[in-house]
Amino acid sequence: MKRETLTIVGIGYVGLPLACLCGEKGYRTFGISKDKKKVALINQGVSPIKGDARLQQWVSQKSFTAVTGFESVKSSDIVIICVPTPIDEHYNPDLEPVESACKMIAKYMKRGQLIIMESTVNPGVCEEVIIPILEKGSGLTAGKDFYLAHCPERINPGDAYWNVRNIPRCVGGLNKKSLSWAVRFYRSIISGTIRPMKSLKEAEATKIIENSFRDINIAFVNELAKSFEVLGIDLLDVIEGSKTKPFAFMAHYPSCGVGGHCIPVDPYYLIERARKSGFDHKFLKLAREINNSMPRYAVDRLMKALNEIKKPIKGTSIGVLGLAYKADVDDLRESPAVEIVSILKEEGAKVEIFDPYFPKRSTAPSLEEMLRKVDAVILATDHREFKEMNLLNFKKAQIKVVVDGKNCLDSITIAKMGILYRGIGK
Ligand code: SAJ
Repeated sequence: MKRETLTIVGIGYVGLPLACLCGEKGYRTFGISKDKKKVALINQGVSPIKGDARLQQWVSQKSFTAVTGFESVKSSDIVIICVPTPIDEHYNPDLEPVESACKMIAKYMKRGQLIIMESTVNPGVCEEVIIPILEKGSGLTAGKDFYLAHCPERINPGDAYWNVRNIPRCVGGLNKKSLSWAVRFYRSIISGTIRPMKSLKEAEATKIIENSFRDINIAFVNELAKSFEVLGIDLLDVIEGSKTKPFAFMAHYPSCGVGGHCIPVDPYYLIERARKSGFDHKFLKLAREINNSMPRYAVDRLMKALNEIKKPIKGTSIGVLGLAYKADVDDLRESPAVEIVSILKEEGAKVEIFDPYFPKRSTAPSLEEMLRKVDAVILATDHREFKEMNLLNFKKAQIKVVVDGKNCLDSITIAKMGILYRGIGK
């Protein structure tokens, strides 16, 4: 069957690997970004997302055409929306990127197209927000003149195995034709299972609960980290013990906070949507509160340790190791490390930063150089460089306190050097 032509709106962490894959599978593929520099880079075969060698390899194939305008929508059979769905400063879902993408698509839409939403949205957005914008802007009728499906994106930045080509997906459709076309499309590009859902709403809810599940389980161990501190119990050891149970237990780990574009964001979508229908998600909100409290908890651990050696945090030089929200990615979205930096500054500390993925935001060219400038450190991101560092560097730099926000350093070796070590839960 002749491969369709398709346009992907948004070529970031989600849209870029998808566009490469669709091109490789024989679809005439266009990828839209408003960033001219990014479009030029991609068309030269260079990935704008640093630190991901596999993605760079895919982009180097030049299997699709990056563009800045929406004209390609006119000649496309399928249009896939992969724009960000962030939250605003009040933790409310910000659908503006989705709405403006739909308004632009509507201008160029034609009869018989399949529109697929991959961006994470709360249940109801496809029918209550997206369809009205597409119908108003195009004069077409959803389900009759064009088809709509939702296939929530699933990506795990930095994951060596799971990627857009093999991660199973769930697909919901506005009607039978929407669903069957979307399922056929995803089965043509992805080796993982493609599960048809009952409707758009179930597909929207699937993604939200996957990540809310992760957020509440992380909040559970983060609360345990605080209670086990006063009980004098090593939580990490307890988790390793619980992990020996071969069923009905799934380990999560305490840390200085929960960042990224998914886990700390998606629960707010459900909280807000349910609130509008009169239901108060107390549990989800409490989990968010606990996880949002962890950057402050990490700084409190540092302040207590400095007090033990009669050093006030005010005026003390503190090094923050890592800015990224998780190991070995160059992504700052909702990063706890950024929150830790601002709390340290509020407390009057002199803050130094080193993150190998953010040289421009680092205040020293290397880890060693940064250590020489500080009296204490907070590790906020478990980058490989930090996990593999020579711990003697702490001693050489006369570091007094190490707060290990990701529990990834050898606490015994550090303590043996006469340095105060504090983990999160250990
Ligand atoms: N974190 C903890 N404790 C844990 C696990 C994570 O504190 O036990 C923190 C991380 O340090 C990070 C944040 O939570 O700051 C998110 O971690 P993550 O591993 O969930 O990383 P993400 O945001 O890349 O999540 C992605 C998810 N992506 C999407 O939903 C689009 C999702 O695929 C998975 O939940 C997750 O990867 C995964 O499985 O690793």
